[in-house]
Amino acid sequence: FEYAPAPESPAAAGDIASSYGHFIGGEFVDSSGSEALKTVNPATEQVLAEFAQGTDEDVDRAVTAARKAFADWSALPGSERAKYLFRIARIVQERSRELAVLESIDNGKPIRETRDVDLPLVAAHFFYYAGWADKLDYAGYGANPKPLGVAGQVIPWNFPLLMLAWKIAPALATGNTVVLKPAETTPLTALRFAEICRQAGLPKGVVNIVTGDGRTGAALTAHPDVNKVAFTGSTPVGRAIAKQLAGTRKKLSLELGGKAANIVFDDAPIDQAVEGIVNGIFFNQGHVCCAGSRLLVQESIQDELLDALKRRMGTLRVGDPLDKNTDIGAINSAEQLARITALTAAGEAEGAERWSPACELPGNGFWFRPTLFTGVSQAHRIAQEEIFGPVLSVLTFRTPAEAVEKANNTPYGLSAGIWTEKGSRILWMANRLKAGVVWANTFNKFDPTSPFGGYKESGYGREGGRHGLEAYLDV
Ligand code: TXE
Repeated sequence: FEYAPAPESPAAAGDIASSYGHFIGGEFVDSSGSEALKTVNPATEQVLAEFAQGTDEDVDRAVTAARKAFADWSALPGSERAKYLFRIARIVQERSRELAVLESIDNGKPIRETRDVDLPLVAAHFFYYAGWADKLDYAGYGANPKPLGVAGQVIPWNFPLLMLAWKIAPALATGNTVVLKPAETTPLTALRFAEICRQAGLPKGVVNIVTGDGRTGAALTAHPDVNKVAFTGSTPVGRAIAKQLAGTRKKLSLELGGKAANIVFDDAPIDQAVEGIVNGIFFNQGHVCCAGSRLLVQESIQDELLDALKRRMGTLRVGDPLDKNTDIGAINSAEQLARITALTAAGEAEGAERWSPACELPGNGFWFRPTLFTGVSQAHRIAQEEIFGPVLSVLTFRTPAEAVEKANNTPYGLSAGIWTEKGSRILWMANRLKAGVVWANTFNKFDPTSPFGGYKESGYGREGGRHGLEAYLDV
């Protein structure tokens, strides 16, 4: 197969100070409305591009295009759909440098992470679900499970391209067509992905991208011809979508917030645990739904562990996302910085003790120092609410049973981590933790073969693995 040359879309020539419309029916089109939003580089506050605020009419046009494409796409043999997904995966690999840079300047995350984590995982998800497209009979849903139809997908800003891959790859593999709305602070890689769909020769209308803020998201999830809604974002918006969809026959999956406990026992290898704690909360500036935002440390090793952790935090480099040595990049938006600032102020007001290493922050842009709170009680807001920033709340425990009780004592249940040399203890704990993912002696380990999703207010439905197919199939 010869790939089509990369098309000259509005910003393909490297001029990112551009204006974008939507991607509907295989074409880049103007919005029916005149409202435009701006996306800024959060490390410099420089405007990167203007993009359209999708109207109800735009959403309707995109859903109509997706509906039209559904008949042929769902009738293709799985092996044919797989070819397109494999092509997309390969083009993502070929263009991964360009995509990584674009993601880092639009989102603020360090290039080392976009290059080594986000982009490889994006390709891996397309490869993985390409492999399922012709094997759906073996997924455990009986012969010829049917696609649902048009999927309306709304994604957040913390992993723009990776969340797109989590949503689009399984939907396409199972024969659905898609209208996706990226977050309003990070639309650029989704629009670049639209180019990749064209480059891969994906039939028109199979993937449609409509940009805009929550109004556009609500128009998409409410559209009567959408059969399936997949949402990743905040718990309040997830709840609002669930209400909006009650009484309709739309299938819904929600991936919402978290407040994970990273639990360290006294027999854990301290240096390894410190690396896991740092990765757990400072990866992606802590803008991670499964971030290890609560450290539960066994009382007997508290001093030793916190000393080592503070030393390690002192080596973290905060700054330019495009510098390969940067560990912590920019906070994604002024709004998110304000949320983090307010919650950390509440932590101090409620009596917890705040500590950060001395580090210089750049002048422009949105920045937050890596921050540690000790003396945290379970009732404190910083022990209950998702901060979604580089802020760790430390609590202590004496027994495994107490660790389980404290770990489970939040409204959320997305993930947890356990650090111990004892295998039997890992199993004992994992069976009692109310978390969709439990990591042992590691953290933030993602893999397309593993299902991911929450208990309680972290949402329902699973993405990834064989289970991720189920969200897009009628059995
Ligand atoms: O989320 P929103 P925000 C948490 C995190 C963060 C907080 C707020 O704690 O501090 O949420 O972030 C679209 N109908 N998470 O305000 O508003 C919106 O345009 C349909 C955790 O960014 O939920 C965007 O595309 N869609 C989380 C997406 O929803 C609507 C990731 C997410 O935005 C909508 C992000 C509506 N009524 C934030 N309103 C995670 N689980 O990883 C907004 N949107």
